[in-house]
Amino acid sequence: MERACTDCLVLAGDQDELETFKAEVSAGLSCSPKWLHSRFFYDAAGSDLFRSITRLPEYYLTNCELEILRKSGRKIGSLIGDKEFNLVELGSGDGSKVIHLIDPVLADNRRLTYLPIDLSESALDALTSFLCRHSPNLNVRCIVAEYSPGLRWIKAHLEGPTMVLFLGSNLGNLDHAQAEAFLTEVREGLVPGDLLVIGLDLRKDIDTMVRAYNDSNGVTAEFNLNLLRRINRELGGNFDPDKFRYYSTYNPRSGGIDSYLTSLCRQSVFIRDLCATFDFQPWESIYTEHSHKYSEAEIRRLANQAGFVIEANFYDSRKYFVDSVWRVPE
Ligand code: AVJ
Repeated sequence: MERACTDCLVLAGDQDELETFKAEVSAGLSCSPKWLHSRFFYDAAGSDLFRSITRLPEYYLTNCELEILRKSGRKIGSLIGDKEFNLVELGSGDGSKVIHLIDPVLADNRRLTYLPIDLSESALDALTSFLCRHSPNLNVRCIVAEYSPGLRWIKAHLEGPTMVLFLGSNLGNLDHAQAEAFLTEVREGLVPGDLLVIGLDLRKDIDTMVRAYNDSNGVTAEFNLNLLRRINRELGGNFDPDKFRYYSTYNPRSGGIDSYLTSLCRQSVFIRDLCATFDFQPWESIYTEHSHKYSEAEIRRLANQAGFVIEANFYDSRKYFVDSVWRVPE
């Protein structure tokens, strides 16, 4: 593959991904209530299903954020100043969002280096080959790593102002304590004056939120069931996905969508590589995901607790979603 404008850095992971998957599946299915972590949705099949979700009419999040970036990308890109800067993205995406930040900067003859950080080298390859065709003048340096070591590497090796992107309401899969710890880590990887642009899904009409996770084509159900298929593929499990039903609901107490896979009957599942059998009662559930929906007050609290100040908020026309720009104070 031609990657003239790119180089790629692979940072050794903290842990082997298959070992982590094994340990988490074993722990989660041994618990009561059972759970599986949503970070494991994204194998190759799951990433394809997620891309389909982003194109569903019910899944408003992606289109809202695209509307914001199309309308306000130039303004957001100007908040970092007019000097050359580093644009770091946590999670690689497919480039369709970030070009609305990159294009206006290049059009104004400003220079930037784009550094996507992602665990998936193949996702980064696809992204960088798209960007090299789309913007041949752009410097791209992809970093294959977990977010934390990626951010530490950037702090240790790069000069100049830095803008970090964390889009798509990906923070929403973390609980409050995890989110605070994660955001603090991001802030520690930056210096005063640097910016974090964070995309967050806002609280809104409950039916609208619920529909986004209950699409009429059943893609979101498949996305969840793929977790069971992945256990079958990678760990030698014998889950029958037809014997589980996807269920998701808005929880007004926690303020987010909770998703589950519910066993339709009494059954036992054997997972070869764990040498273990897991019993399910009829209607027993596996908790698969929390997708948090934010209030404005909660966003202010999160920013302040992590040591940022809010510089600006950019909304779509319906105020369903926000790209909030946070600055590291002097
Ligand atoms: C990628 C975590 C933001 O929670 O909305 C989409 C994943 N789950 N449909 C979300 C997801 C079900 C998504 N995030």
